[in-house]
Amino acid sequence: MDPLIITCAPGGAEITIEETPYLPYTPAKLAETAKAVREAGGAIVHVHCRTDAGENTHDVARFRQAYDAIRAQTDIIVQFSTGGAIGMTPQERAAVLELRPEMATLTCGSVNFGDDIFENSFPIMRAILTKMNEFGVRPELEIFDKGHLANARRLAKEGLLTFPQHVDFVLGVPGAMEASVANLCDLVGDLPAGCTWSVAGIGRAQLSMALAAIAMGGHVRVGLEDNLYYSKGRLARNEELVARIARIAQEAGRPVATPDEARTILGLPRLAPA
Ligand code: KMH
Ligand code: ZN
Repeated sequence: MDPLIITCAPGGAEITIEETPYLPYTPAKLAETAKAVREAGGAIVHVHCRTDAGENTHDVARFRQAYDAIRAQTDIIVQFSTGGAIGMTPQERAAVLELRPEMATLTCGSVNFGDDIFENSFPIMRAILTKMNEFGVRPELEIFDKGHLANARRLAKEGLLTFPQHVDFVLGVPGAMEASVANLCDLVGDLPAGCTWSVAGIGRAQLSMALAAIAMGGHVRVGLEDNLYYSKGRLARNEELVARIARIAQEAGRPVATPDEARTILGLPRLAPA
């Protein structure tokens, strides 16, 4: 098995600064968290941004500040969100790609998202992918439901995407595919040849899905975007969620990938020397 790539999603668009004191919401805090996550065994940081008041934003200038701040602290792979928040326009979601992050997410279909709808029609996916291709940004395919893999194959047939790719299964969002080992096995069995994959279990499923991925040869995403708690009633810090996965992987005989090892596994170029 390849070394384990641990991705940390330190804070998504939905959580609020009132819910946890551990949400890194300024570029400086994001950079500090990325450094701590890297030291704990993380290889990829998945980035959403916020204003100084803690409100979610997809402002390009704010992403630039966050990117520069993270890069000044650590060699971790920086992956931008193009999912953004419910209700954002595709243009807002895709604008940050002009900063040419190493990776960015591409959600491969619309999905119920709690009481909302996370809209990813084919025109939206095509628009985001076209920008990714224009700026040479590697996608990570976010799969919330089984049909999303079929959608990705359709985008490949249209010539907008080539396989293999790195795929992240997001399991346990209310309204989407449930987080179970049976569902995970089903999805992995349906992957195009050569794809690498990780799983992000939502809420308390974060740990069980990570354990399954470690055993199956997949990779793992953890972080406050998907789960606020370390254990029942105890709020988590991002780096301790990463450290726990690294510890378990070591015990299971699975070494943890450095960012450069992850770049090799994912076929990403090495960082240019500073
Ligand atoms: N905030 C969610 C609606 C992504 O980052 O690519 C979507 C999301 C996915 O977080
Ligand atoms: Zn996200």
